[in-house]
Amino acid sequence: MNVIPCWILISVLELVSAEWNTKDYMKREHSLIRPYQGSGMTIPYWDFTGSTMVTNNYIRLTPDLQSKQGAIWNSVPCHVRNWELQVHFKVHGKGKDLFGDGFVIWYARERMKTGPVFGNQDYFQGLAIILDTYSNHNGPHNHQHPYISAMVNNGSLHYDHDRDGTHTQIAGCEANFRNLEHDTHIGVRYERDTLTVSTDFSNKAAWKECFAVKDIKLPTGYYIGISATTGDLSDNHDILSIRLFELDLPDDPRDQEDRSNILPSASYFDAPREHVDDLKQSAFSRIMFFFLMLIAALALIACVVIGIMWYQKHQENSRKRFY
Ligand SMILES: *[C@@H]1O[C@H](CO)[C@@H](O)[C@H](O)[C@H]1NC(C)=O
Ligand SMILES: [Ca+2]
Repeated sequence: MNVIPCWILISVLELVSAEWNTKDYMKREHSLIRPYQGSGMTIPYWDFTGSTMVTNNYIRLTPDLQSKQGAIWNSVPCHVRNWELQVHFKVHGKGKDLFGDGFVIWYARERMKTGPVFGNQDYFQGLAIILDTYSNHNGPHNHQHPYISAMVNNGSLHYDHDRDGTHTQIAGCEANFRNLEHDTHIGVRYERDTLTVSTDFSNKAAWKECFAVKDIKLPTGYYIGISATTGDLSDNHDILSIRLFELDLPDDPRDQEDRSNILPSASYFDAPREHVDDLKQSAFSRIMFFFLMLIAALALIACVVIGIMWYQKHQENSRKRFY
């Protein structure tokens, strides 16, 4: 009962802020909103593959069953230079402790290619915002799952599932978005080469920043898509809406630059996340450091004590000499 008025409020606020502050506006040809269906079984501007199923209220990329993969892809290349993508989604399932694998929001050169990266091809070109619900790494990370991360690829990088993409991520944050009663939204903003990912998972109708990274170069003319997979573990991965807003930045000189033929690049990479071995290593060096400091402190105290004793003895000797 609460959910619908709240969402209407968000939409109204979005509209109002969009009209007040800038000339940002929603691009219908890159958005997916209800009612989804056009004539027959097709959705205008969108194609789907795999296990994807369209209902009146959501688009289910995978059901809560093992070994499924599904995707939805925009059929119109996106030539917008500065944009914000808002995705309303729901990840839910029977699993209480075991569930997976997650889904990815893509801005990619190629569309409708199936493969091992959450249902899409590996060695992709473009941007991936990965909402990973299952930790594949043997042994704990120094963070929790679900985990949201970004990867930028020029086609040369492999997404390493066994390490949850740790070595190729540019940034990430922990965030629980699964099996929640209220609505869950993620916002991906690409403005003046800064990528900002924000979430609204706490039913407060406000964005919370997950991460922001500067100097991300993305070409124009790529496709927006979302793909999801299940493996031994499963979940329903549902998309309720996708909205792409063009950001109006009239004084940005980069707007004139031709970005249609560049390769995606990121100047910054996250340090690989520490695993258990690394933690042991650093714990060991911390203990060594502590002992060295302790020995140094004891040596200092010993010097002072010896010094005082020597001084007192010296004083006594000199007194004896005078009297
Ligand atoms: C592609 O990306 C990799 C890894 O970031 C980099 O080493 C390589 O130089 C890039 N290739 C081109 C052609 O930019
Ligand atoms: Ca994973």
